[in-house]
Amino acid sequence: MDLLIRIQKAAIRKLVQHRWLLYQCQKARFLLFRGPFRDTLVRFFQKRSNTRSIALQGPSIFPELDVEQTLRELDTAGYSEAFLLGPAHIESLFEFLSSTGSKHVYEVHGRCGSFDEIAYDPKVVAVARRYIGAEPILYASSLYLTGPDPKAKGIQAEKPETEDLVHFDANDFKDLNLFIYLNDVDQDTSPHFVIKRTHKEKSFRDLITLRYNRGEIDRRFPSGLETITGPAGFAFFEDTSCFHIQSVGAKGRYTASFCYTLQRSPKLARYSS
Ligand SMILES: O=C(O)CCC(=O)C(=O)O
Ligand SMILES: [Fe+2]
Repeated sequence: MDLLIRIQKAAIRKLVQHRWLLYQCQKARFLLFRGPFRDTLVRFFQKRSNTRSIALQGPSIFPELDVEQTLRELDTAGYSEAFLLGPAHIESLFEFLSSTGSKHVYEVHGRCGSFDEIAYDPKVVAVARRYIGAEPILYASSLYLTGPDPKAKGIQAEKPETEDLVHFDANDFKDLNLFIYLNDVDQDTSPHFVIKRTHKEKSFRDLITLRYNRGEIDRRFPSGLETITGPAGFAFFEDTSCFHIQSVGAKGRYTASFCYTLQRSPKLARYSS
């Protein structure tokens, strides 16, 4: 394994035992990945990228996915509706999930044929490749259940629960997520929330605050927070540099997620449960 990755992994193992220090390092990562030098560093890593081409599973199973339009929407909004996954795929993702006996499974790619068909679909990869500006790396993947919490007031709660805090992610200098709902998701089904068009710029305060509560965000982006609801199979791309919330509602939401990066190695993916 690459020496640099071994050093970073060892450092992460140490850091998780020291929460305060881990938090400071997280802030440093956010400053690096989302700070003022981001665009320059993106260009640098795009130019020197030598990621091996992804072995595609073709032809695309998503004829309705319009790559060009998706890219336009991602560029302006950081969000784009993608496609509707068919029932056979949904069923086989559920079968895989139940075979593990767990509600949260990480690093699903390479272990579930239906999952790989999506992750390596030519059109999905084309979107990731063009958005990232180089051959994408499938950095992380998961199948997970969010909620349910029968007591949850969800997004209406006066004091949001920690899961309701608004945040943005910094997986790499440039990265893209694909999320697929595996059950019908309405207002009460722990929906995802996003503030579109917030993927490009972050203030210094954003970079060191990392998480905001609803009140602050509502003041700053009145009417900005959009609820993402949709039927089982509903899929969307998101640059999770956008502010977003993984809300917890009265009903549970099953999701498949795929994260593509520019240069960050999957060996450094840290999955929290
Ligand atoms: O499931 C969600 O709503 C989003 C989860 C999330 O915040 C993330 O994967 O970055
Ligand atoms: Fe997130």
